[in-house]
Amino acid sequence: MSLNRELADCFEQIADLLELTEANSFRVSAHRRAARVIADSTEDFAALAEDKKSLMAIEGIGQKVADKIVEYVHTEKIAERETLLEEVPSGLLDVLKIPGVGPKTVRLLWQDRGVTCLADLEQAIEDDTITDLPRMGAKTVENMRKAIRFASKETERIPLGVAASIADVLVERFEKMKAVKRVVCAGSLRRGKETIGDLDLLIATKAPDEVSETFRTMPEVEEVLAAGATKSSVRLLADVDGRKRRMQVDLRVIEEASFGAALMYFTGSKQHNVRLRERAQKQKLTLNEYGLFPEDGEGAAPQKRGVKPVAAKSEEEIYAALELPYIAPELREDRGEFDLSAAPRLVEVQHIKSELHAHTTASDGRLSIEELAREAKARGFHTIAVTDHSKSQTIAGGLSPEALRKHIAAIRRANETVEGIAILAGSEVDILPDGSLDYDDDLLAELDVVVASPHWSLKQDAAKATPRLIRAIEHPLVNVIGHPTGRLINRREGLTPDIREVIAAAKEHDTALEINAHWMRLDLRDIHVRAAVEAGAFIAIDCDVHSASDFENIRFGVATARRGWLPKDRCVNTWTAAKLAKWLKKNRS
Ligand code: DGT
Ligand code: CA
Ligand code: CA
Ligand code: ZN
Repeated sequence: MSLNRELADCFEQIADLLELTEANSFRVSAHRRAARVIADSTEDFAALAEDKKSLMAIEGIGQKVADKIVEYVHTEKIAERETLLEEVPSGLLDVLKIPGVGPKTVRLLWQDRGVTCLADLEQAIEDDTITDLPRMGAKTVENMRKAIRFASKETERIPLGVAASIADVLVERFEKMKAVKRVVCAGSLRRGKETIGDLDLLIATKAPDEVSETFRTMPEVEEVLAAGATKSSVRLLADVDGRKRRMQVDLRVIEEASFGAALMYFTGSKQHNVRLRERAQKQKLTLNEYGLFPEDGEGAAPQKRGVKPVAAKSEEEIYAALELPYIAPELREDRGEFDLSAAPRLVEVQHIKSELHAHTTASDGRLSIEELAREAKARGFHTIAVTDHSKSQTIAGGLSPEALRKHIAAIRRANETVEGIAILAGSEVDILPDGSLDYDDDLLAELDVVVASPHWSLKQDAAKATPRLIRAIEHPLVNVIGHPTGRLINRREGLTPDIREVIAAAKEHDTALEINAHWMRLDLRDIHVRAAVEAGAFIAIDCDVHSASDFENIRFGVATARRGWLPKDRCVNTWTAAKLAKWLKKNRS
């Protein structure tokens, strides 16, 4: 459903353009909200546009926005956007993307200094023709210069797994410092988003200068972008699994007494924070990064006047004071979390007791059957499924039917020799472009578990991809659909089926949809998981193990599951061995 993405981008752009023309702020936020609602939705907006009423039934879509959606679906254009683009140079949209540069500044640069794109701005900085503008001190200009250079070098958001590796190193380093009381990486990383813009490190300490100095002089620091008393910002060049990666890290040093308030603020999301503050206001309270304070109408910041906060130390106590259940970070996206009456019992890493998607040396894995089983057992799992590739996957060492039969026998023998874990004979069988499977049914029937996955023909349009996936889902011997869309983050979009139809079929045929925990995949995506949860379908979270370290990726799969509000009992990997075995038997005799 890439139309949804196009639409969302369109509305986001209209909002930006409106801001640059100083349009009414309600108009700006209506378009921004529409962009977010569309991007977060699994509904097919092309289909919805057939009937304007069904569009307007969606929260966040008003009459005018609905008209524009219909217009776009029919003409691939929105007249308002075209008009705005005639008025505003489109290069300004890039200028607006520079961190710390808001619409007011961009407008000023444009109207007063004739800046219409990044190159103009670079030139203006070079010629020193903008420092006399309001709010444009030498320091701001210097930050802009650095940001432009960074933006043209590397604009891609960093995959969660890469950002998490960098964050782990930083957190561990600061935890060891004597002066440090607490250290947490907040922001999108804590919310488990699939890609990360920058890291937001929070450190509680009584020695802010020492901590900040240590931060700014770390060996990975390539450039110090900002150096304040409580706030520093650096760009790192870090080595992750042998590859150099650039990443911005913001540090805030804070006092332990207000750690919860800072953690809440810097965890975000921004939209979640906006809603929290609105809620506080309704209760005659003020919420900021220092705490939740009584609203006394004095104006000046309460923490500076020595006002005692109602709550500040922990997130739990702030949510409680706002009469909300504790909202897990992964839920903080303003996607309905404020309607929760109790904290949902979401799946956690420690609940995962089986792995249903693993490769051995028989195809493209690095571990033998026994080694794989011992690794799984060491992680407290009761079941491991051996699912090597099927015959069409020639580059990945896919097994011929004869080779698979021999492999099944070897798996059965290993199951006898390795104690304390059930080793299942399975296959990751290719879903061919027409939805048929890569082995005959009689061979599939000899297996304990079948994971069916699409690996090629991933540019098929939805009209082909939807029935392709559904045909595999309907197959009586298929238990799990592996990485259902085949997307690779930042690299390949993968299939864009009508995900609701796919989910409905999965529910009907008792087939689980996989969240592939590898950080390059995370497919199903969070919003797909949410739709699956709402429809009552089961989800598998699997590491697609090729080597022992792949088991560590489970946290990213679980984060994605939690972002999709997945309760523990709907994840098949949390079930007992007996319950799982019974479910896997499905239509096998
Ligand atoms: P990212 O870095 O693009 O992956 O996403 P975040 O969510 O980490 O965003 P970031 O790093 O810009 O800011 C971290 C958090 O700080 C954000 O989630 C909420 C909070 N925050 C930052 N700027 C604002 C703001 O202008 N208003 C509000 N309410 N909160 C903000
Ligand atoms: Ca961030
Ligand atoms: Ca940040
Ligand atoms: Zn695969």
